[in-house]
Amino acid sequence: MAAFIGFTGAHAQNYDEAKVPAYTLPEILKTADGKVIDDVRSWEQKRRPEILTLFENNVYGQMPKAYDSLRYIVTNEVKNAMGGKAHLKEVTITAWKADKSVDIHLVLFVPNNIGKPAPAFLLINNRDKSNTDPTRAVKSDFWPAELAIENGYAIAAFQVDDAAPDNKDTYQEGVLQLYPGQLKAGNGMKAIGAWAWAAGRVMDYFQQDKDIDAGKVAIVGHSRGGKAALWAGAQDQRFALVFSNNSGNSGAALSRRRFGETVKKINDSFPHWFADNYREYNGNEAALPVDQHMLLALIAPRPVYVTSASEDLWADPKGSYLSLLHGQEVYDLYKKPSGLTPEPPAINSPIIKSYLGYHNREGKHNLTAYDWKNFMRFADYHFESKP
Ligand code: GTR
Repeated sequence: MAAFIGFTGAHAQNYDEAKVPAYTLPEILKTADGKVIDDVRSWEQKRRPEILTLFENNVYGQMPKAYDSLRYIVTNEVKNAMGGKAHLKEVTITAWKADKSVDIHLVLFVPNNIGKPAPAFLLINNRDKSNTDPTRAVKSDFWPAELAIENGYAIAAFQVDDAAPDNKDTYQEGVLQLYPGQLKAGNGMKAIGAWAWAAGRVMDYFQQDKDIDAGKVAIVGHSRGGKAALWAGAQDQRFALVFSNNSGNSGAALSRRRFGETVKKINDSFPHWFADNYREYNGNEAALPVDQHMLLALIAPRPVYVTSASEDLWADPKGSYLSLLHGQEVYDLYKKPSGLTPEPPAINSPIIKSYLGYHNREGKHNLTAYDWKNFMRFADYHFESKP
């Protein structure tokens, strides 16, 4: 989707660093009743669940955990795809609850001849299905399957529309059919919650596919998909790595900076993405009991990688980096310091050897081969040469 240029007048978006309002971020390491958290145990037992609930109630909506059954059907399989380098599987994952079901269609390539279960990247695909063409007649840098296979990674994707159509009138026609109560609750999940929920069902599938190393699965999303990837990674600790590409407002960027897209703007444009309760913070970010640095902190101690693009000011590159910087407090608790500097790194200078990775790619809002190459470097570092 093209970068948004901005409004004028009363709804003008700010792109001027000098006009970022003064703000105070909610403290990650202090409980609602004022207790300071200074060890991993109290983080995991008290504050982490508290922050998850705050995000559920105020931003993304609840994440229902119960379903009656799951069924996996391999609908197409090519053992010698990509000139023999990969094994293609197309899998329909069906989740049932009461008499309702939802189908998530997975496209998966696994590298052949690596002699062990493969680490995997899973993309939450918010673009056209042609980007994940199983026949490889169409190749797209949005999901560079050949690159992943060359590097020894499996690569998978599902369409967001399977989980929740990206449309304010029809978003209910997927996962939400299983959970109709969500539609009536102020803290009910909507499309972004449903996309993250579906990523969890793919993880369920991976856990029983012997070709996949389920302990080494990375979740990836771009933009709206990047918001869902962060929420999936925060909720489902089976994801070993999280990649959030150009996710911007209500993704990696700090809401309180009000730089580029704002909470009001996103709720007005996409009323089907977040819980209804989130609208209470339109024009009133200071009242939010969370900010997005806390979402990144929920992923700790698992490595997380955030990207920006230099021309994508709508998604607030600086605010995305600052989220990581502030989220570092929890990584420090786990003794996984990242050594992030107070100022963002220069354009095209990826931070790889860190639990909190980042790059600001030169160019526009997009998910490109440059981004993926650095995702694979980050995964190589954490999966193979963990210190
Ligand atoms: C924009 C939206 C962003 C981002 C983007 C995308 O219109 O304002 O929050 O999600 O779409 O998904 O490409």
